[in-house]
Amino acid sequence: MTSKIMTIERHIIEKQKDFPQATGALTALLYDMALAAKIIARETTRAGLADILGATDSTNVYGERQQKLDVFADEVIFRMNDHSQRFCAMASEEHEDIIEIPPRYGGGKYVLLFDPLDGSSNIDVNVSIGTIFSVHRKITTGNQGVMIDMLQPGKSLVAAGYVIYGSSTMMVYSTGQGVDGFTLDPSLGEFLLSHPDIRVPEKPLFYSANQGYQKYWSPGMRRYTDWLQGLDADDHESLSHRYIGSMISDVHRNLLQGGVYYYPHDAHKPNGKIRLMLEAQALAFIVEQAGGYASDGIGSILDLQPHDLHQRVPFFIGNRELVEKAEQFIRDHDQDWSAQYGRYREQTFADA
Ligand code: FDP
Repeated sequence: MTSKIMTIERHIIEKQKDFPQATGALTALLYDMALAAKIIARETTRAGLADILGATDSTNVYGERQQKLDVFADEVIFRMNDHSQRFCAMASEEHEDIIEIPPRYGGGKYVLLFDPLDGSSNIDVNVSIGTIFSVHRKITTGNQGVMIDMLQPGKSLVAAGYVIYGSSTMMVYSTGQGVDGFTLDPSLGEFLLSHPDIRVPEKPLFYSANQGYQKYWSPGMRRYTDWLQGLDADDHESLSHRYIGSMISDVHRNLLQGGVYYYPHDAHKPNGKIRLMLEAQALAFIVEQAGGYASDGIGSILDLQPHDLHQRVPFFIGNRELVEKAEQFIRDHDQDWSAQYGRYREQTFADA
């Protein structure tokens, strides 16, 4: 064994040394997220036992938890962070509005946004799911955080990460100096650095989209998919198709092996499905830090000024040239949709 063993705690502290002016607040919150991830991982790996254990348990607590694993994850993340005095507000996919911090713990300089369990419809069938989180700096001056502190473009993020609960549990994060991945050693209860300085491979292998919806797709999206399959006039190789239907898993695979994930606009969802603030911004930040790109089909996700906490977007993420190709097909073939979506895109918080 030659390589040194780096725990996530040590790694976070070593990275902080590059910033002598840092207060340590960001360092500590990343460590808290890693702890929340371990607690959630412990429950997700037991999810399949819920029926067996629930039947023998008079309180049926396991059965309840399995159905409500996303609520459980939501509570763990909130409780891990509500009293840390690092946050002035939080937002979660499970809550319509901002989650306030109890006033005695308020005054923190960051806001935390998270999707506690992305892809949770897959829990019952033992498919990988994940947690997504991102951190913006508070920009208003009051003690409590308000909506304006949340609705910042992704380019203002100070940190973002995700945890994937799969064949092993991994946490991947970036504070704007590249992307590192850590794998949980369950016997030690520690995340160990397993994927330092992740870069999107130059040669992409996969495209990932729910082609079951193709009949609802726009002309641009159908032609784009043909192009990915090598069915167009250009003579180029086709990509393999892989779609898990759990975005973190699809994006994670494409981050490590190269490719594009897209959940485009369609006839039923003209503004897409993926949530800008709670899913897309964080993943876009990470993938761009790894040399890739993310777009809503018109322009960079990170440049998009949000107007609503639960705003949805068409989402294209992965190797830059593949995402830019989607933008090109939209420019060339989806002008009507672009005009309509453009109005939604330009809305302001006051309009919404
Ligand atoms: P889910 O609804 O299960 O939470 O972001 C939502 C998401 O999953 C993504 O993780 C996933 O890629 C997508 O929706 C799946 O949607 P479809 O079932 O419509 O393909």
